[in-house]
Amino acid sequence: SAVEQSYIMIKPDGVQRGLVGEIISRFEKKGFILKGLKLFQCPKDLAQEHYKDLKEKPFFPKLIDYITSGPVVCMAWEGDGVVASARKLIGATNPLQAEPGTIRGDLAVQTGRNVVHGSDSPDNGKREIGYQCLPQLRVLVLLLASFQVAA
Ligand code: YYY
Ligand code: MG
Repeated sequence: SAVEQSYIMIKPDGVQRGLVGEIISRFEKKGFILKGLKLFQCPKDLAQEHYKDLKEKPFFPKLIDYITSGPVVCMAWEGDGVVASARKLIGATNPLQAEPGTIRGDLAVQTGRNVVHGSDSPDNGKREIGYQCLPQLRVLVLLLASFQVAA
């Protein structure tokens, strides 16, 4: 399979429970390449955009409240077939159904507190990683605008 990138996000419960190192370690040991990482307080509008495919679901408002309830760790991981492989490392959405040995299978019990996100397709990997460049772009645009005003 082709070299691709997956957006992996450690959710607020994963950060609060001190699981950042453990989760990163699993992707490192597997052999994927860490291309970007930041601690980030996700604003509501960005959380809604990230999960826009789920906006009609009954759990959507709770999901957005949860994702914006504290800092998350945003990462871009790269490698052959990383998108599908990361989904296997993460395990099923409901941690009670996730196999032992997977991140959710080993570290979580609630669907609404399942510690980590992984992109479900290479296109969504690009889309989700792309959002993380927008704040910097906004700063650049404001900076350029302020130079224009000064000139
Ligand atoms: O990709 P994945 O995270 O495994 O599941 P999705 O179906 O994309 O749902 C995203 C997110 O929404 C899930 O990780 C937890 C939450 N959620 C929920 O709270 N209740 C559900 N019945 C389904 C999903
Ligand atoms: Mg998903």
